[in-house]
Amino acid sequence: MLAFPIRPHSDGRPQVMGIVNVTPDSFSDGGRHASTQAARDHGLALLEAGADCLDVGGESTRPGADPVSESEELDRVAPVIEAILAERPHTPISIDTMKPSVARAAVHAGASLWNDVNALRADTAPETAMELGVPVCLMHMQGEPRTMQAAPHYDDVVNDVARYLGQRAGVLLATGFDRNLIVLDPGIGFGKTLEHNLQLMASLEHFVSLGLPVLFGASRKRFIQAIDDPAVDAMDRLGGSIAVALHAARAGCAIVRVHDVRETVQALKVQAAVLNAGA
Ligand code: 7PJ
Repeated sequence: MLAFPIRPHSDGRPQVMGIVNVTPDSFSDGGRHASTQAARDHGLALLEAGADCLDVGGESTRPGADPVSESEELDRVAPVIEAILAERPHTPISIDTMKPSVARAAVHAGASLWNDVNALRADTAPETAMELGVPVCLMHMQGEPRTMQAAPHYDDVVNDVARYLGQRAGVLLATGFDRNLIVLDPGIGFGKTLEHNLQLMASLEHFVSLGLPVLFGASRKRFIQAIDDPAVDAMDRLGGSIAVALHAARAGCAIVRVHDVRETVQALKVQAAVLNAGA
């Protein structure tokens, strides 16, 4: 089993995780094979662009998205993981899934981190993580993807999210899971208003101070549109995505999960060079 990088680079830069969504186009003549091929090619391009690792997901967790069946999700992700590893054998690949069975099959296909936006709340998920022995990312989400943006509410968003992550880590540790393999994520955009997202982003150092590596995922998310202009769609959010990736790096986050790998890596390298020159 290959080690997945869950600590920042030695110059302080976070690891850059490139996003690979496997969403088959049922109208494509090529069907399953075409979507596998497209996702594989995209993953290889992200590695070429400088990604340190890849996050492969077969179920959309965007606000309002419908759930996908277990077999459908598995049929999407496993061939992509295998195809990427066939070309680039040592690539650290995470599997973005809420389902223990999908995580297990993905790890058997070569994935080496379980990224769970549901923080192992599914039945048997903590036991499965223990069995697999790979690092896990526990993300905070209020509610479930289909309805989470309806009316998010917190007493104190930073404390509530930190307490939740501490509780989920505690459940995992109680199974005997290795503390050194746990990554935390405040879950930007998952059951949060703009104000909640901003408060969490302003408090990333607090999450880092909890002592476990922090993964930050805000690439192309809607809060950028809410701040900038209602007309900016997902493809027009590069500036905002880079701004918050740089902010997360300065706060000490270990991993940033992004779509625009080349641009983000360049920005992070330049920021690290300047900060290290001044240090
Ligand atoms: C995240 C994720 C995130 C982690 C997605 C999107 C939605 N996993 N999976 N953190 N977001 N750990 O990319 O817009 O923020 S899917």
